[in-house]
Amino acid sequence: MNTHNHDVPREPATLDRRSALAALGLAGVGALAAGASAQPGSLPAPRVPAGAAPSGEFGPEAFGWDERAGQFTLPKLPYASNALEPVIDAQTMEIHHTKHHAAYVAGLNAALGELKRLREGRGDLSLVRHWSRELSFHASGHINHCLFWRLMAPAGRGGSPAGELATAIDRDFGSLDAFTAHFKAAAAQVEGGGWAWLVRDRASGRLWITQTEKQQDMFPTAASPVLGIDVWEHAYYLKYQNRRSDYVQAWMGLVNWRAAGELYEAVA
Ligand code: MN3
Repeated sequence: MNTHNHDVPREPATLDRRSALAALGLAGVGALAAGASAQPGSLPAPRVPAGAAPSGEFGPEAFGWDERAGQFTLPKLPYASNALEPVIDAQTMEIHHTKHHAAYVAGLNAALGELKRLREGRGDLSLVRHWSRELSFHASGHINHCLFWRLMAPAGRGGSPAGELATAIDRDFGSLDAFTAHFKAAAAQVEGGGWAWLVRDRASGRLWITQTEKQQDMFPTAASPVLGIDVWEHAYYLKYQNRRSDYVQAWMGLVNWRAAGELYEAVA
């Protein structure tokens, strides 16, 4: 069911899968953030009939938007915290999800709240730059992690590239092996905390591999995320310490290619 039930507290979202993904694809996290601070219903129109059941990995629950509260909430992990062992240990997953991801959600809600106060004349407009930076960092941190959890699956359960995405990988990188080598190098070489991303550039329709520093810096404006790996030390340090390349190598065995294919096709 796609309609939200007001009798159920903590119903996470009213976005259906298509509109949630369209928000990501058309305007990045800004569209979700605008929905949070402005009028509900300002998001792009769903491309599926209203009431159609969401399917796939990225239903409304994936992004934690609570329409009634007008805030984001921390989405549940789509699997148990030990489901990705031995590649990612349960303690790392729990800290990453309940501490780090939760902090991005809190920071995002705080930034949206402060910017609303400024618009209402109840704050210091000279702080717009500060709160805009907070919004960008925490909104990106939140969405990045929402995607990250669902772009992983227990080892052996994530399938392999298929359909349109597999065709595009061959077209744009030459082969899956060439893509993988490039992606792993990008992940290993992020300077400081950040991410490597497989993205679909909406101007050309082509796949690119990019790096982001922190949660958002260097992310190309017209890019839509397809696959991303978190290479902040908090993602791997308990098990891998300084051996980021070992983490990246092992992580490739967790990729949920069905979820990546869903993201790719959502921005066609
Ligand atoms: Mn992280």
